[in-house]
Amino acid sequence: MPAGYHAARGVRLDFPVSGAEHPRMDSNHPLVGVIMGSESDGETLAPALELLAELGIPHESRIVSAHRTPDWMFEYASGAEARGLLVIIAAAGGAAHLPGMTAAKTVLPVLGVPVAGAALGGVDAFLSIVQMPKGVPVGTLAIGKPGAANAALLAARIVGNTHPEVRERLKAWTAARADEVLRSGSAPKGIAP
Ligand code: RP5
Repeated sequence: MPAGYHAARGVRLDFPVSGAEHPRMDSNHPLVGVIMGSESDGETLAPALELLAELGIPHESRIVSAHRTPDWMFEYASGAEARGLLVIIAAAGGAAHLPGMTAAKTVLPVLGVPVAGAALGGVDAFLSIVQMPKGVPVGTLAIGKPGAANAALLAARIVGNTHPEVRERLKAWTAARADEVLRSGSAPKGIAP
């Protein structure tokens, strides 16, 4: 595997490879990889990156295009497990081959986020990502920002299986969301007495 190729993209290769049941929890050792087909997908992915940061989960984000940089996509996906990633969030719009092709090159869980494009509103990407053939699973989330946020929360649940501190932060985050609803009152504003 050409180390320089990764280094040129800011992906570290110089830490222990596989076998690590509990990869170290520091920001130099990402546990979640967030990849997207284009820089234009960044706005959609922002909620995912914010949540991963809020939950204190080491992560990385990269532009990886199934169509424009297929060799880089194969390298990223096939090297992800050895670099200590536990989950990959893959987002793309249009033909949206990135999540499925990534899942074809790794056995890590891949969470697919359909990005809404101008022509078909993301239904195209959603149908592409959700229709994986038997044997190559991609966990498909909702279209757009809600799907991106849920991908991060699902990634946190997966990471929480082996990192109790992440699970505890996720419990606290979830409890805080419940408190927000309860504090806001039970009647919808403006339409109920
Ligand atoms: C997809 O094509 C990308 O994931 C993006 O959602 C869409 C448009 O990409 P750009 O033309 O904005 O680079 O591959």
